[in-house]
Amino acid sequence: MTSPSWRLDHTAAAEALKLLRSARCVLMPTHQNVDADGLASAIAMSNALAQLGVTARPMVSDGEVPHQLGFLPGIEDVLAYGRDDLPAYDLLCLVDCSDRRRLGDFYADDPDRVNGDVPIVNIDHHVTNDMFGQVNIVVPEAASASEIVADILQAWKTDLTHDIAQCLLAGIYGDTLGLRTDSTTSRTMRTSADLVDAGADPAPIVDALFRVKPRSSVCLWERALRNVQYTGGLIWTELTQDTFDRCGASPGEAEGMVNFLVGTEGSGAAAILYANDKGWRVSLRSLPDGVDVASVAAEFGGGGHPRAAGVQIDGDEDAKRSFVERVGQLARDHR
Ligand SMILES: [Mn+2]
Repeated sequence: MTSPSWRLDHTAAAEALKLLRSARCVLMPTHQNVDADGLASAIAMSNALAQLGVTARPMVSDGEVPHQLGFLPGIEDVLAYGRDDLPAYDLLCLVDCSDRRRLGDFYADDPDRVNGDVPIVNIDHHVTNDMFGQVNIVVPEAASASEIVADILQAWKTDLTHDIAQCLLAGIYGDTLGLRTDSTTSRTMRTSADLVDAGADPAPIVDALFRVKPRSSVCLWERALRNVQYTGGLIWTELTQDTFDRCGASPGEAEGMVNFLVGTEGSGAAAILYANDKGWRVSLRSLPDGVDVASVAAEFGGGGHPRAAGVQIDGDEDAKRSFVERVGQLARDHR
């Protein structure tokens, strides 16, 4: 447990609101492979902005609204890039996105969309955030973007409705695995308690995020665990598109697996390697006091948090082997 060391920058929160209020339509694209924090924080913020007369549209940037997040109130109004027409937006508000290149197909199809011609409000908790916004509210000490949004909405004096509280608690639970991660502070818990007081219900969040799963997920886990490997201090496995196809699984279904692997005795870090066109997308975890996986990821052009990070490894089996050996060595030497 770390100390509750951050305070919201109220000047920046007021500047953000001024910019948002000047917009006709705010588009809120999420980071790729969106998770509960990324989507729920955007929905909560758009609901609060509606109270202030501001139109803001959350949008999943790479086409699919994750089935697992179907329980979020307001999910039916979320746009999906590639499925829905883009609204005529004149402001972008990015929440939980450390880097504009993480905006999935929305970025890949036209990088100029985020070149600054359309102003950007940047609200995030990743230590690797590169401060790309006209207004930046970046708090690396926060365990989730949803916690920051909770404080911002308080500063804006909007109503904390049941729906907003439920979204924000879902975002916090998602990023803290139900208040269990090293990043969880007493402040995280106080914010969570305030959200419960405002009507949020943890039970359906825990079920949706941590219990309910399709059979295809069990199939994926079975295949991934069968192929687990140990390299130095790293435990890792690989999933190919073929495995996803054979199991009938969708991308994102294996996301929780790395959190299971990371507790394995004798290994200081865990990784799942997802094969893709260019090489592998890697999800990395380490235990408290373990190796800083954000800095490991950064060596290879990725980023994230000290205990949870991601990186894309381009290339062939050799590139994969050197990556795995490097992480394995760092994780072993750290002990
Ligand atoms: Mn987050």
